[in-house]
Amino acid sequence: MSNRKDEQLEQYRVDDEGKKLTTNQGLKVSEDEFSLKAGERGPTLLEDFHFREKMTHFDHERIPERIVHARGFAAHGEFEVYESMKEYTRAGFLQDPSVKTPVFVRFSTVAGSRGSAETVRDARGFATKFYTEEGNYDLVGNNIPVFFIQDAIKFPDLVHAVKPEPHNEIPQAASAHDTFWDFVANNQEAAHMVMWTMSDRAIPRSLRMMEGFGVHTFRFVNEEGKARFVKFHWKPVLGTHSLVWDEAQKINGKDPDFHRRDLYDSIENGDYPEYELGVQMIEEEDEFKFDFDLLDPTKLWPEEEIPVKLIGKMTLNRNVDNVFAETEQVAFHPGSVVPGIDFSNDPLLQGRLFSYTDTQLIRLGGPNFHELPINRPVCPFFNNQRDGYGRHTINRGQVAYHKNSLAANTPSPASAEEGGYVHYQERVEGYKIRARSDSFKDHFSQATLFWNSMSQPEKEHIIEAFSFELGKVKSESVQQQVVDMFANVSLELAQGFAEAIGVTPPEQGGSNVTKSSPALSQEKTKKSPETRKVGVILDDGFNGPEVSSVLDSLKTKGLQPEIISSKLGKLKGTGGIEQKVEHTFLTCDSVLFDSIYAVGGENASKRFHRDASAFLQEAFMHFKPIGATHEGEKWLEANEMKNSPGVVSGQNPEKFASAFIEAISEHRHWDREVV
Ligand code: HDE
Repeated sequence: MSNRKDEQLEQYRVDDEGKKLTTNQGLKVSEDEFSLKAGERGPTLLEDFHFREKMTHFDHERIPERIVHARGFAAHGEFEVYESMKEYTRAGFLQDPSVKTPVFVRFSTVAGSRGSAETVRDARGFATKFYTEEGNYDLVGNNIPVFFIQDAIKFPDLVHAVKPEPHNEIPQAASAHDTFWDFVANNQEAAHMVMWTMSDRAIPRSLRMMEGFGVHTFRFVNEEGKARFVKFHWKPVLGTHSLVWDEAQKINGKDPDFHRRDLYDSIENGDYPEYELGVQMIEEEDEFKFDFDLLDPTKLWPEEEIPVKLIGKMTLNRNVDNVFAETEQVAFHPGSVVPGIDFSNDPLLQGRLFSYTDTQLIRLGGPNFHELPINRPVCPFFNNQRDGYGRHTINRGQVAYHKNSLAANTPSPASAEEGGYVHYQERVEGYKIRARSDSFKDHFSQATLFWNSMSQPEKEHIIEAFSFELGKVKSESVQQQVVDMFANVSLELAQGFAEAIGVTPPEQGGSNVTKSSPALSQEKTKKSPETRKVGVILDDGFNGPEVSSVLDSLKTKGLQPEIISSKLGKLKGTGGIEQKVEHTFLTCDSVLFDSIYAVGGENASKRFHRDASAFLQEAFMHFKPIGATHEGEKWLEANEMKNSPGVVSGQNPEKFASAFIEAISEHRHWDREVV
């Protein structure tokens, strides 16, 4: 796969295999293990330029991590529009279905540091850079369609509250602590997003299986200058799926790189993650027809009222070559737009338009970060900006100002017809005031809409999440304030977790909102077995032909079986069939698989039985599909799991495989009784 961005990056790639070691000045180095000393046992000499250069570079290797979204992982890909969007926007990359626009996507958690674990309870960043022929367009979104606050001026407060507490720097990458919940109780506009972060959405199974949202209302503007309000969505082709909380916490210990490994491996395997781009549009004249303000970022547009039109598809098909050069140095900015895409007056968006350049100045060390290979547009750029740290471009010529006569008044602005960006001419009038519109003051209706839209298991997960988070809060006053606050969303919810954390359950309150939006539930999301990981518990003496047949069926359907046993090496089955062991009980864990296929062998040891049973119990407790044959069936019986929903057994390999695959497609079996 090659595209304009890839070709551009190629000139910066360096392969040093087989090369001689040099200094940064290109001087060949004759010795790299011993510093230059005055005598074999003497002091190191200042003269040792090689030592000084090597050590100085090392000393300066680190840059500040992002203040938020520090932990991230990225990939390259392409975007294609399904049909011309000319009617709605003049954006060049949305006109021609035969054009593939290179993209770079960085996914992230929000609160944790750069080295933190990945399956924490948090929103996920979903930032896409489209390298279009009209310049870079950045869609810097999250996997949750609303935000905690309504005005950017509160962002530092929100982030200070959720980050580790300053006196002891605890807890890492977690909202389950006093300051976050104190913020929530005292800034009640957070109610709606908190419902999302307490839901399964905040613990995605995979970055490949989560939605993305632009959050703010933007504008599409067409060639005639007609504008419409627009919200952006990414819909994962594999559907939206989550982990369960106990599993997510255990994964953080067993594999803190779980999400990046999953994304990296999928791309290496050719299972390219795909997301469809969707838009919701509202005519300008309908701005005031809704029971929420379109400018309020704590509100979503229910899909049943304003349908999502799927307009294109993004495929991620290449891993980065170097995480620092690409993933770490990429600089996103919601203000990087192209003609045909414009802003709204959402006060959160307006503040972001300032923050993103500002943060790159400290993070990337100066104003020339746009010249870093990953950030360069694929189209040429010309202006009168000059100098600054790390300038690469060698601007020729005498003139670095506009207007001028010496360079025929170039570089000169382009008219709209020539592709010049013209801001949408929205009429604005008002007094300068620090205030918030009354239309932003309903903090609870959509929080209730979200609650009403959940299936029963999803509701239970939300109550459990609140119980966990508030259970970690030490201040009883904060606990009580949060309970009282969420009584405005749902009495069932507030009473549910009040009881769990031992504070006074609310007696009054509740909401009279009865509306729901089925699209918000993950219950009916797309279900497919593709790319699901199946841990296969196997030992010597397994039924060779039967296991081979089941494994073939799984692979044919795009699943990924991986053999687990008590030691690495090869296992011998009947019929002279061998299977290579990929993991041992020690090197992997039940929580790292979507499903377990338990077979065993002939004479497994007691230890083997114990380890295999533990894997099955854990998978069962996490509602995962389980397939068991031979000794596996005995483990089922011993653990009272037989005949439970999503548990498949049987000796006919074809029948077994097809029932098992169907169970895996379901993702989780919530109707299972887990005690
Ligand atoms: Fe960000 N945000 N943000 N944010 N944000 C940053 O920029 C900020 C907000 C989002 O993978 C920072 O380069 C303010 C909403 C993503 O590199 C910083 C406000 C949404 C990423 C910043 C918000 C986002 C960031 C930190 C409130 C979803 C990671 C490092 C007004 C629509 C991008 C950086 C990447 C990163 C500021 C709120 C998404 C400090 C002031 C809402 C995905 O500039």
